[in-house]
Amino acid sequence: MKNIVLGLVFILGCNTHIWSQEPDALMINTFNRKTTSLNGPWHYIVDPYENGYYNYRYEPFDQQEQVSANAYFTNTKAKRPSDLIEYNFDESDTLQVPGDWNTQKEKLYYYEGTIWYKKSFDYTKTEDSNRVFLYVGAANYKTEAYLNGKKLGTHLGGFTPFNFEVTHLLKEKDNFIIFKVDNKRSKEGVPTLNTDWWNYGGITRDVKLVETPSTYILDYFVHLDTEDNRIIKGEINLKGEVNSALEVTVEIPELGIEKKLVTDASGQGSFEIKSRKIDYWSPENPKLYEVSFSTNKEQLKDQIGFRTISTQEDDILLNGEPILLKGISLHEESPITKGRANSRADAEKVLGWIKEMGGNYVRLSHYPHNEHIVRLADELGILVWEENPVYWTIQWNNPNTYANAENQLQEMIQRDKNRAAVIIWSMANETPVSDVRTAFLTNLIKTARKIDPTRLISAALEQSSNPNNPNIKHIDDPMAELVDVLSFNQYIGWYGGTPDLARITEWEITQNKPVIVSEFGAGAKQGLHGDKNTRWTEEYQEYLYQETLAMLQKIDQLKGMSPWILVDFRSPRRPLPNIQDDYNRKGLISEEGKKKKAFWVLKDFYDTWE
Ligand code: GCB
Repeated sequence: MKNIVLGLVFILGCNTHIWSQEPDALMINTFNRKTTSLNGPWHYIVDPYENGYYNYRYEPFDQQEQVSANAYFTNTKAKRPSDLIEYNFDESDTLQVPGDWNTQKEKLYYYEGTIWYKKSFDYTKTEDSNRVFLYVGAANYKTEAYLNGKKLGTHLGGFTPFNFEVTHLLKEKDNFIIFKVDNKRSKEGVPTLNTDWWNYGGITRDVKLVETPSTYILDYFVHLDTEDNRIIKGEINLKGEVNSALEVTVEIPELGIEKKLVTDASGQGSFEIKSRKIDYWSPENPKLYEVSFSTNKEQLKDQIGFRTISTQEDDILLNGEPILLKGISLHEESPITKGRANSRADAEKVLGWIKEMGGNYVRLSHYPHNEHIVRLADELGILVWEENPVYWTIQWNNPNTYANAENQLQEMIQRDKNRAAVIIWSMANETPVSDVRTAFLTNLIKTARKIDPTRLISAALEQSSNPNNPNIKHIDDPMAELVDVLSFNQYIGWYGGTPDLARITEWEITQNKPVIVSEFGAGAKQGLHGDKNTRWTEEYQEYLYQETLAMLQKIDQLKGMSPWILVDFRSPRRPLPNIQDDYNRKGLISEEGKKKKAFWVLKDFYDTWE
């Protein structure tokens, strides 16, 4: 075996393995940049033993001085009849990108492991001096990226974007990108082994090439001053040849604003503009302004809304006025394709249902969703809670797990910090109280507040019972002190007792903060009818909503809710035949788009809640 491997050593040139492993600094707003889509069919090879990645001594090929032709990322083809090459991308089947693999091929429905993807393309830059980046909206969970046989790097995390500069590797003809995407769950991962959702694998979001000038706008953050809503503040970050002062012009034509600023030696600049005429963004008035940033080489536009969000005692204030968050939780599953959602059409459908329900708010659980839905929420005026996938019980003591969680948090905030719709960053969901966990989440909060001091921080916590009376509930968690909004999940009437229990339950919430009930719900199979005490019927779910809403209204600080959940979603924890069939049935709408009775209960409540 060894002789054969050596015989096929394929010398790709030195330094192939010394390439940086981390993605490059994440650029924002690829929606308005010069891009070329790489969506469409990609050839793939299923590789459960990671045979294309490790040699027979289980050493990674991409860390060898001389790279073997057996390494799939070399995309080697047999040239002579005597050559032994045991893979061939071009003769392998294809998967659509973006898209999870589970719902595209029956044989991959339960697959967790490595799949290799390959796409070939030609590319001519508009200007020779320009840079080109390979941008991936998301791939679940670990991605090793290669271009033309060279390693670009590795990205961890299934729900946030990453990019690599590829300027120096790109050719005009016959480029090939190869991604190794591995969705194996792991104990140290974020999320970890155990979740109540489907572990969809694959390149689940858009892939594109982004062309920029040699010095380019990496990133900016534009928002109102939290103290004075007549002041628009912003920071901008250039990359490239930034060692001399560079001029940037910020324009908001509709407000008659044109402001010049000069960046420092690291490419950073900031500005403050006073305007008395701002039309503030809100659910009733989702006003977006065109904001443009220009250097002598580039103009980048974005559509940005201006609003403030804050809390005062137990109120949530939007533009200084108290607001009730009439919401619902949502997983990123497509009501159209029934796999991972990733299109504007998917987003239009689910946000349309929320509007129909009388809602103004969505909890994007339990991980960052695609950028299409966040941008559409901005346009439609739907407030958004975004969540880091720190779910249930992760390795609180593991520094790598922390670094991973923090990185995913930073990528989420980086991508969406200019979206007015996003008002809450959630750190975690239902994490068990302990000192190490609280320290972990405290550090995440510090990071979030440092990058974005303008939004509210929360986390979906758990409730506990009074030791002397199990029907008296409260929130006993040190996290309650650290969040701006006190959020908790509760399942009285489903995981504990029956819905009538809500009548004798009392809430003693001592924290003087706004409360959002981040989850409650019951499973029902759409179309299954019976009496209100029979589980899985629409009537049981309807009854639970009636009782729960009556109970929650007695919480003085109640300022919002996001019941669990808008649409039934896939979960391997839900095998009950003929009822669940791999779906968590707590949706108010079935995966086929049919509304259950409880949908109308919530709508009636939202139509009159004030
Ligand atoms: C929860 C979790 C959510 C589950 C839900 C359920 O508390 O936060 O991810 O799907 O309960 O249906 O059990």
